[in-house]
Amino acid sequence: MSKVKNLGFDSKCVHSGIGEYEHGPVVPPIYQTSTFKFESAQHGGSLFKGEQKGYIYTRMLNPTIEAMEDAIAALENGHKALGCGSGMAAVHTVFSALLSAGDHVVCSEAVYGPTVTLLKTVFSKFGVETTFVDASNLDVIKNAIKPNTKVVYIETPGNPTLAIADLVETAKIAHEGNAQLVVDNTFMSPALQKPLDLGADVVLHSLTKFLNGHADVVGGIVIVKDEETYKHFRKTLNQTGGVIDPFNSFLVHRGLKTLALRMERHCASAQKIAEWLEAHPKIEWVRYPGLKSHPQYDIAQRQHKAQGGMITFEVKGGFSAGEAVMNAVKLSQLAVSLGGVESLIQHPASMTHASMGKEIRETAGITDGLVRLSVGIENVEDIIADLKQALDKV
Ligand code: LCS
Repeated sequence: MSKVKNLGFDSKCVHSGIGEYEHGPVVPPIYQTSTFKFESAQHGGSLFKGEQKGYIYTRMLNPTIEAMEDAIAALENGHKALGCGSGMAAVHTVFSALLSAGDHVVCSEAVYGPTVTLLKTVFSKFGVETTFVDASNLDVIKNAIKPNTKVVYIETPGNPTLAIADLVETAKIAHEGNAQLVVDNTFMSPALQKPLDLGADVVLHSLTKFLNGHADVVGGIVIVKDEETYKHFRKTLNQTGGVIDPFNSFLVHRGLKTLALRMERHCASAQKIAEWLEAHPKIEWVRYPGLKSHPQYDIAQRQHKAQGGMITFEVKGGFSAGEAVMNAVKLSQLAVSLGGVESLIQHPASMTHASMGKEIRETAGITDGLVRLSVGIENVEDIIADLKQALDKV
């Protein structure tokens, strides 16, 4: 960790989680080992009892993983973080740690499809009930809370509709109902939004997206506010086993150094592209938090430092027109995932959100014609020219 206190966010991206290491490397070494030698049998026993700090086994903790976790905890203004094998492993870790049979979850319907499916098909088997709500409507959230509600779970902006929930007010509602507010901050990253500062209890990310930023890692992270929660979550993650590995942690830690810079470009380009699309005669509608037409534009201006790299839109002519655009783009690549340096385009109804089912998809506003664009850091003129030639073919 830097010796300089009170660093700005961009400096923290470069320096957080970096310690002092043998031989003086400026980046953390990759401890590519599954296990660590004890000095003696007594030493090993005492590490297991928690009487002293030290590494035991990589599923339990590893210095390369811990360095990346410390960096992200610092960026989110959290206490500590837990690296997971994927974003879904992070979601699963949080639910496993916080829920028991008989508990109830209020979950935003504007979330990544498999999060809905996890609650509907896995946690329901263990006696956890979920109510899916429009989390951009505070009254709807309030009315969904029951005496046994333990978790209010939101993504904001939500994948893929970009519906925005008011974090300060949602945290108040959750806390009045004795529930915890869990926020998936994947779409914004801590460069643009810090949910813990606004009242959330737990934050999680798919590291696969903006935090790593280079489309070469699958990972997840959970950030918590206090030591007691950290210990409970660490025990849960150790038992359920969905940890990240040292090499992927190293790559994520490397990606973090340019997070602030990358987000600036993602946001600046996405704003221009969203405005260009909105003015295009072949476009039915565009959703982007930086457009005045976004239903929660005012909350977005208050809650986000800038408006992110994700855009959704519908081409006039619905699904078949959208399909034609996806097949015609040459620079933007037709692939799921998001938040990398390269622009990606995909169709949520048949891809990322197919598993959640048509009914909830339609209530959440994920129409069959909705196309999602993850704006990369290429020259914005090139991304627009590519979309133009694709739209010309429709
Ligand atoms: N949370 C959000 C907001 C996501 O977008 C995703 C993945 C996850 C959690 C799960 O993370 P993973 O396990 O994939 O690391 N979203 C994807 C998407 O929109 N396209 O492909 C994956």
